[in-house]
Amino acid sequence: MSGRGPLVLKLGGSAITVKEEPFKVDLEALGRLAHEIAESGVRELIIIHGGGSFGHPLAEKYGIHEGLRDRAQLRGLAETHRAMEELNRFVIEALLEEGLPAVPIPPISCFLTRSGRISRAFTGPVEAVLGLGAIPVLYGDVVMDEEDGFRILSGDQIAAYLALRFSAPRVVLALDVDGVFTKDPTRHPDAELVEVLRASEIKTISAGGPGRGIDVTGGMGEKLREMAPVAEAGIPVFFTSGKKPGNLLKALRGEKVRGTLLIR
Ligand code: IP8
Repeated sequence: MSGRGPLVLKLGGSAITVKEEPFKVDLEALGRLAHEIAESGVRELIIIHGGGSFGHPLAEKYGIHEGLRDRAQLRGLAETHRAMEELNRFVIEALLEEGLPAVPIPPISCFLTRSGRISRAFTGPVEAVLGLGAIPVLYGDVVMDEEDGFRILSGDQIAAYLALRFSAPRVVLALDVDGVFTKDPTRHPDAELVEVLRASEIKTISAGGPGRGIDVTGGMGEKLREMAPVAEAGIPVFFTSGKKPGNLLKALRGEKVRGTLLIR
């Protein structure tokens, strides 16, 4: 059921960092996105950002996504979290610069996973920050795992969890692509943007069943599978490019803009 809770906004890591350069923030994009959020007038909001070129190279280097295998990874656990805190500082700075009361809430201290899925969550601080009229800001993080020692908890999983937990009226994902395509647009020039997608279609196609051509592979496939239960609960999820000026502003205002709408 869609409710009257806070809008959930995910800022994709690839939209706010420079993909090819480890630990480089795309300050221009981040500043502009923060400005668009401020301009939109939406104030009941939870923001979650991804790892981009901060979290992912370290998670990869130390095999953090595979869980604990040897103690040398413990340094990676610490470094990955530290990198995410660094990126989070830039995000918080950009939001504060726009006059938005952004309050960081580190996921490492309020989520536990079991085999990579959220098993326990302490969302009291998120609720309290919202209650004060401020904006909680979370991010993809390394978290302790009840089965595997530690795991990567993606910003997408957090966004889906919080959208359901707080009955968000809708979810907006600002990415580095326009939305969901019929084929991988980086390899197929004839790929077409899918403007409206039903959650049931994702399941059918992922299971190898029939359906109109939709690319459910790679990172976008993961996002769709993560967001499907949100759409199924009646909360619309909108994917758009955060790299294109004005897209996020329009999406937050609920105005028409190029992207993909995922619905029940
Ligand atoms: O970019 C992953 O979050 P995502 C964060 O939302 C880390 O998948 C630590 C790699």
